[in-house]
Amino acid sequence: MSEAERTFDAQDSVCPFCGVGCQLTYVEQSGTATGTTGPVNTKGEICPKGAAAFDVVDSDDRLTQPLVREHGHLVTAPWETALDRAERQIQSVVDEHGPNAVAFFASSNCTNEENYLFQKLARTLGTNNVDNCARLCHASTVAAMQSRFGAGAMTNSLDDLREADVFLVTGANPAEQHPVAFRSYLLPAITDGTTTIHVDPRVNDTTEAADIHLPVRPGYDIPLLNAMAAVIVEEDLVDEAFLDERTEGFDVFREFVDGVDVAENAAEAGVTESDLRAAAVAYATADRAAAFTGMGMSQHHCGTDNVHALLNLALLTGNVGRRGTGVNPLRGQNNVQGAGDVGTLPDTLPGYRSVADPDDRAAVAEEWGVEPPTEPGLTEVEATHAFGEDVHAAVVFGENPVLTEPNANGVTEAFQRLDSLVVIDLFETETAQYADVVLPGSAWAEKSGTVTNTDRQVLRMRAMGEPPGDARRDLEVVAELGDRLTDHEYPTDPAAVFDELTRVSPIYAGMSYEGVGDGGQRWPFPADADSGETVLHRETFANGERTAPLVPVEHVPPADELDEGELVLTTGRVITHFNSGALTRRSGTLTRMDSGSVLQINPDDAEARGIEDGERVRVFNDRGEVTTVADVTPATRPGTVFTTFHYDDPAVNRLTGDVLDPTAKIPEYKHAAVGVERL
Ligand SMILES: Nc1nc2c(c(=O)[nH]1)N[C@H]1C(S)=C(S)[C@@H](COP(=O)(O)OP(=O)(O)OC[C@H]3O[C@@H](n4cnc5c(=O)[nH]c(N)nc54)[C@H](O)[C@@H]3O)O[C@H]1N2
Ligand SMILES: Nc1nc2c(c(=O)[nH]1)N[C@H]1C(S)=C(S)[C@@H](COP(=O)(O)OP(=O)(O)OC[C@H]3O[C@@H](n4cnc5c(=O)[nH]c(N)nc54)[C@H](O)[C@@H]3O)O[C@H]1N2
Ligand code: SF4
Ligand SMILES: [Mo]
Repeated sequence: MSEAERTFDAQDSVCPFCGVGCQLTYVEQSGTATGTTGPVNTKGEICPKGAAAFDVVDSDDRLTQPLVREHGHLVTAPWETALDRAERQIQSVVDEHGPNAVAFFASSNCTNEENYLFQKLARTLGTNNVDNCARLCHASTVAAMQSRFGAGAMTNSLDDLREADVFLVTGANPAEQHPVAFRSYLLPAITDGTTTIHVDPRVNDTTEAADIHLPVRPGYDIPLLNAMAAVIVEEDLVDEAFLDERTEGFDVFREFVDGVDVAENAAEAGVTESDLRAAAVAYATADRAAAFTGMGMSQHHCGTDNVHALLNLALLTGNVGRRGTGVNPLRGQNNVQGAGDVGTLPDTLPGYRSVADPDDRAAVAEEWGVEPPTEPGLTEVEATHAFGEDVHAAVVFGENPVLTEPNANGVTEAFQRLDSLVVIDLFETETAQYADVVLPGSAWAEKSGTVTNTDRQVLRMRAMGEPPGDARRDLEVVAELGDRLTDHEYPTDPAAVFDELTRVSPIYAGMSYEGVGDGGQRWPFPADADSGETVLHRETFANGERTAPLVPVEHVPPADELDEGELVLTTGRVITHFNSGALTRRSGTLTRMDSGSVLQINPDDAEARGIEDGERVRVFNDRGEVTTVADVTPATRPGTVFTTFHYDDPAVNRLTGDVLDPTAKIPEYKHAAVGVERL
């Protein structure tokens, strides 16, 4: 496919990458994207990934025909053949083992309508085994916030957060991962004097803008946050009125923090006591303090507890329910918030109704004509672990778990144990290598629908062109699979699907496809920004309770214990690449800006191993090994090395462990014990 064959109409759509949700369009002269004035990027700002978003659409690697496996090899096939094969294989697994032997991996990169139909397909087939990669991402944040506040989403809007006097940014690097939110909302406030505390084992672009840096040891956020709580209580900086009116359990919590030794916890967390105290005092004495939380907090086998410890700080100091405050998870992909909202989760139906609640199931059954199953399904990593045992078929829609799930060597073995794998993607990805059927879908600029951004705004995507070759719109592909596998209605018009969604999901009730197209609609809907209604938990928490509990949280040591000479590997992202790199590695513009895979290693650790900057290194543990290039830098704390998971080689998840958080089932991507040596 050469570029000359593709034409696009300039239409306002939403960037396919991060959860900020910048609006952009096509520029014919340059063949690239440009920002337009959108609900979030109100001055039309975009970052380098947004600007390169057409590189993906136009990539020569795009799948243009379905593929089926013949004699061990994927070969092109007509749609009828591929769909027949997919239908026959999944049906035979259902016939033999029942519907719970099929797992559905939904896509946070795809629209609300596509995801809504996808979970409807799973549930009308008879299984709640449907999940999206929020599981790998903010599942723990959502679990903690849902249980204490009644809503697992940003408490505030990006807009009102500009009013904060203090930002506490923990386990997140928004300067690189949410660049437009950072530059257009956080940075102007910081320039105007908002004090910024950054809790991160590394110095990165966010740290450069911060006043206080707490270089926490990976996995030791609970001792750090508990010590901050102890300082706040000890120095009498709590908000008494808020504690009385809006919280419960302060007496027990006070006893708990009375037992916390601030100096000891600071040492355990690897930060200086004075900096920790300064951070606690700054946060607690601010009129408005806003916390941002990211993967450094959520991706631990104690991720839910990490977030609980952070929620305690907000409750102690009355930093909930007002503009410029709250606890704000910066969400991952352009529709990870929406994928959860519309029900691609194993325990909740659209709108976070519970699969276990008969009334909730009945409400959905009224629309679908069939009741969803009662038993919560398997989460994503649990499903992978069950491949070949309880799960025999999987449909992977817009995800690349072979590179992105933890313990990748185990994951590739698990995929080989499936009887049937159907992949819907744009590319022949690492995951597609294990597929029996690969169905070519549509890229962002070839689809219409809605996505929900990090601050709960439902935004409109508009198709600017047709998918290449025989590739089809994702909505049609999912609907076709649904038609073949179940007896239900799967509309293929996004407006009709959105309409159905507003009837099934209470949080989208009252919204309309046209209204969303006209500048976005935010849940709770309607919310009047001027009267502060875009801030959650103002008079009561979202669960209807007037109070939320303070919860003592005990430290949970990381799953991997360090052997003599081992370092802690933590993983994350850089501005130029996105997740498994399936999209960004195919962009010439972005790869030219990128320096390739490196391992950040502190000079002390490098010297002890005789490693010079730029030398190739082997990183290994008993799960696997990878090779990469040493970036010797004091930016990472001694004892901690850092790299990204954006490449197929090195496939860094060979090193990460798959012990899961007991509540949220999120893996510990942010702490693995590794050996590092010069090659
Ligand atoms: N450029 C770019 N943007 C993206 C993405 C991308 O791949 N590239 N992905 C999107 C997605 S899916 C997501 S979920 C978001 C994620 O956005 P972030 O949450 O910002 O992502 P990470 O880089 O994984 O982790 C953030 C920081 O956590 C730090 N950290 C590591 N271990 C710990 C720890 O134990 N404690 C603390 N406090 N910090 C720790 C890391 O050093 C890192 O700087 O970004 C989205 N935006
Ligand atoms: N070591 C380590 N591993 C991690 C993390 C970490 O911090 N460290 N972070 C985790 C997190 S937060 C996340 S969210 C996951 C991400 O995990 P994944 O979701 O598996 O990663 P992506 O690279 O975003 O994969 C998206 C896939 O969808 C395809 N795709 C994109 N757009 C479309 C579309 O419109 N239609 C269709 N049909 N396909 C599409 C792409 O080609 C790609 O194959 O990774 C997790 N893995
Ligand atoms: S900040 Fe996020 S949504 Fe905006 S252009 Fe960059 S990647 Fe896209
Ligand atoms: Mo994510």
